[in-house]
Amino acid sequence: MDLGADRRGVDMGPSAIRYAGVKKRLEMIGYEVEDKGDLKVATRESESIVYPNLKYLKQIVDVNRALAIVVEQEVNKGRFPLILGGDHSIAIGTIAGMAKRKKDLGVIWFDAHGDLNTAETTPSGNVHGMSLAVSLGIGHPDLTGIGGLDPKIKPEHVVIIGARELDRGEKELIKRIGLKVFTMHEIDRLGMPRVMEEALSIVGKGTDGMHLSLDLDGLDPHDAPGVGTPVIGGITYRESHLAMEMIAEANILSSAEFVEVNPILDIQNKTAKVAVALMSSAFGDKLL
Ligand code: B3U
Ligand code: MN
Ligand code: MN
Repeated sequence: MDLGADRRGVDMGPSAIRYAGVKKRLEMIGYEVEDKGDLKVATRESESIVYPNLKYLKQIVDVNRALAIVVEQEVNKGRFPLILGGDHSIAIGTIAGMAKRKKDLGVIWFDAHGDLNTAETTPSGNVHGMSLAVSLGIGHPDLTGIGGLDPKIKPEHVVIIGARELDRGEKELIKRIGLKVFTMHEIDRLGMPRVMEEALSIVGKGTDGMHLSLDLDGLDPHDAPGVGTPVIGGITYRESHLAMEMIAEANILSSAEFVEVNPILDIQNKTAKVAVALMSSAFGDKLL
């Protein structure tokens, strides 16, 4: 889906990630992989914007309702849901589905952005900039109500890693609810090993599972050029791999999504390949 963003193209992200060999790569490290195919998403050209501050609200609600159901079904079968995006608004459905089974879900939100806007604070009207707020129970009731439970997650179980472009309203919300954010400042200052140690201890405390929501724009545009909204000064390829390896070592991951891959802006599918490489590290692939 790309209805949650202004730039076209991230709807092709899942195809690019498949083309980069995600299934084979995960099978190589010993997993049985079933590709459930794509969810049905409305065509942008056939739809119109009703609320400029919540663009394509109804269409995004429909997709996320369907996503929440599939995620819950797969977890009930004992499977690990791996979601490919798509704009980051799909996190709403993923987390809604996971929250049905995990009462205290921890979340690592790897992103250049906070995705903590609401209809009142958004500078763009794009729902992909609201999905973390929605999961915390802050936002339009049609979004926060998806899957029944509201809120889905608690601020003390969430960390953001890689933030470097936060809107004023997002900064206020972070302070108000006491959200832990490891901005690029903390990553530069403490280094990724320490940041991940602290992050994992937060999301592992009092939680019964952990979701990784990885927006490829968390990486530096040099390493991940094919994203909807590139922001200079991001996390390197190496630091990202280390973060994924530390997540695998912690052995608490229960779901993951890799989002905002934009093949139109990419260079020879580089960003999709990076996504697949990071997935394999997060799933326990070792160098030796
Ligand atoms: N914070 C801005 C920009 C943005 C958020 N997420 C992405 N871009 N990818 C907004 O529109 O909410
Ligand atoms: Mn995002
Ligand atoms: Mn982002």
